[in-house]
Amino acid sequence: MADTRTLILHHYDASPFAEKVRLAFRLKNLAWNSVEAPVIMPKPDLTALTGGYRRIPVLQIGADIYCDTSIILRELDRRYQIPQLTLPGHEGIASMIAAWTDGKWFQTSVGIIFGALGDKTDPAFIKDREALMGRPFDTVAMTKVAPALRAQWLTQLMWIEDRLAGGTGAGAGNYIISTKPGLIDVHAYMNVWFVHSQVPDFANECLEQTPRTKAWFERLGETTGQAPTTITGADALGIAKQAGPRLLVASDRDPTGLTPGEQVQVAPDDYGQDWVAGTLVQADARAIVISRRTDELGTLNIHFPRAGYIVKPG
Ligand SMILES: N[C@@H](CCC(=O)N[C@@H](CS)C(=O)NCC(=O)O)C(=O)O
Repeated sequence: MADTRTLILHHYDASPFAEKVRLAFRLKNLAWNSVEAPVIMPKPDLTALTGGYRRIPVLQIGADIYCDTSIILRELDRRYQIPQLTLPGHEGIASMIAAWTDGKWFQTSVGIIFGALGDKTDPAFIKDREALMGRPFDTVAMTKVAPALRAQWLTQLMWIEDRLAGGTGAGAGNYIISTKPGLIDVHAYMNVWFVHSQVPDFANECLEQTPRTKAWFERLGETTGQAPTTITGADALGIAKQAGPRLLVASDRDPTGLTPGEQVQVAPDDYGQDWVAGTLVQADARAIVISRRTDELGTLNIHFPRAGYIVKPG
């Protein structure tokens, strides 16, 4: 069994958000354990750790559970500083870029992928995602708008092409903002990887029109890193049970006035509002950490980014 300090990623192969973290693992050459989570609910091992958060990926380090790629990537850079993916001189820009890659560009990618799959999409998947989003997951409508979305997708790919063309000096143009790969590359890679993995003909057609982006995509894809060790969800729960959460200083800098020790609930603010209840450990403008105790797993700390999450007392 893996020791309690190893990185455990709860994910599934097809997840583009999980691919960001897998790419970061490769770029940092980190050793990691892989737990394959189900694509649809129920996800009992995952939700036992998260207290109800069901989205993918989730990073577990012992009894610390990190929900959402933005806090996962931040934590990886904090714990494993070489190579640093937050590029010096460009701090803050990656989060601004992620608001686009994870928002508008991702929605364009989803429409193209499910528009291409159309009525071949698994009905159980559609039902699950409709329950998650609280609205219809209409693959017929997506098929109708797919041509317009494909045009939009190419336009967004060209923003990367323009950026790669804009650099000067040795090695400029290898990566989006530097001669080295950073978080901006990780965010931007996600949609190219997602569409390329699901609708390769279309992605390749676009990449032929954006040669610098094609070379960048291939360069990032060639990063090998370490192969993960596969463990089961039960193994991961066993590790959580043996471990204790990392000690944190209780902070009272919450912008809404919540104080450590208070009972709170946290949920994503876009869709899939599964509230996770716990005791507030830390909350500030960057993160929210809550603690949960169960007889099965003992005490776990669950970490969320602040951006994109709502916290309420209760
Ligand atoms: N803001 C989240 C988004 C994660 C997300 O939406 N992931 C997708 C999979 S790529 C998901 O969880 N879908 C629903 C599911 O798998 O249950 C993050 O950055 O981690």
